[in-house]
Amino acid sequence: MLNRTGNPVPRSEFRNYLSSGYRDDLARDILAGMTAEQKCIPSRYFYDARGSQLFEEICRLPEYYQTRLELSILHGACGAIMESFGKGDLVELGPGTDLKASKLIDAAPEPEGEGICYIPVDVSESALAAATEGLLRRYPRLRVLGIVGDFTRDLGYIPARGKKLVTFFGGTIGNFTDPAAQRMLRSVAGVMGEDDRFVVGLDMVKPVPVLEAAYNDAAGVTAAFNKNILAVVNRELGADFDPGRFEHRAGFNRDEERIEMHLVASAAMAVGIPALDLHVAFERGETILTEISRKFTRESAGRLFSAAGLTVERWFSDPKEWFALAEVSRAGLG
Ligand code: AVJ
Repeated sequence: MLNRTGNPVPRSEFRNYLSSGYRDDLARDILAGMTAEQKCIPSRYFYDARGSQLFEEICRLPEYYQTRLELSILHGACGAIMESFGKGDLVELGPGTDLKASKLIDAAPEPEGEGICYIPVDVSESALAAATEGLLRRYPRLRVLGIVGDFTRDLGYIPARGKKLVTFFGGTIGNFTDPAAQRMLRSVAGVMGEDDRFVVGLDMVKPVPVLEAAYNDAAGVTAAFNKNILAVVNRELGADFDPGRFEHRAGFNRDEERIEMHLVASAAMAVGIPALDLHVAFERGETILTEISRKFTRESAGRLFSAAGLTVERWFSDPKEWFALAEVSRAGLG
C-alpha cells in the first residue's frame, strides 16, 4: 500500500496508553489485601515473565481441558462468526498466542487478511509484538494496531470506526467478581455499535472432580504458578514472603459456583513488606485468596450478559457443555 507521497504505509502500529502505575497499583492492592479479614492478592499479578510461562505450561497440562476445548469450539464456530463479521476491526482483549486470531482470519470471506485490522489489547508490549509478528507474516494484507493498555480501563482508546468483532477468550471473565465483570462488560458494550459482536469464552459448571483436577495438576505446575505471585510481591515491594512456607490449595465452592485458589500458611509467621512499612502476621493454616475462577451455566451466563446490557445471539459449545463461546450483541439497547 502507498500513501499520497508514494511511500509505503506501515501495516502495523503500536500505541502505548499504559500509565506507569503498575507498582503503585500493586502497593495499593497489597496494602488492602494484607489488611483484609480474608487476606487476598488480585490474580492479575500472577502474570510476570515467569508466571506467564507457567500459565502457558498449565494450558498444555492433561488436566487443564479449557484451552484445548476452547480452540476446538472456535474451530467449529469461526466460519459462522466470520461470515457475519465480514471485515473491519478484530479486537482481541488479552491475546495469549496468535492461534485464535489466526483461526478467525483464516475463516474470513476475503483472503490474506484483506479488510481486517487486528487490534490486540494487552498490558505487555512484548506479548503484543510476539502475537502479531506471525500474523503480519502470514497475512500479507492484514493491518495491525496494537494497544498497550489495561483492558479493564483503556477500551476507550479503541478507534470508533466501521464494524467491530471483539473477542475475550480463555475464560478470563471468570476471574472477575460479579461487579468487576459487570464493569468490564459494560465498557465493552460502550465501544460496540448495534451490528458489532463480542465473543466471550466461558468455563462451565461440570463434575467437581474434573474441575478440581484442573487446578490441582499432578505435575504441580498450578502450585508453582500460585506461589510465584509471592515472588512478584517480594521483587516489586521488597517483601520477604517465603514461598516454601505456603501451600497451594484449590477447591470448588458449590454455593458460589467458582474455583477458589489459596495459599495456605504452613506455620505461624510474620512477613515484612518494607515498601508499605507493614508487618503482616499469619496464623498457621491462615490463607491468602489469590484467584476466583467462576464456572457458568447457560442461565448464569445469560444473567451476566443481560445485566450488562448484552444479548446472547449465538452459543457455541462442545457436546458436554464443558466450555462455551457466547456471541453477544448490544442489540435492543437502541
Ligand atoms: C484462563 C486465566 C481464566 O481461571 O482457569 C489457570 C487462570 N488459574 N490455573 C483460570 C488459571 C489457575 C485461568 N484463566
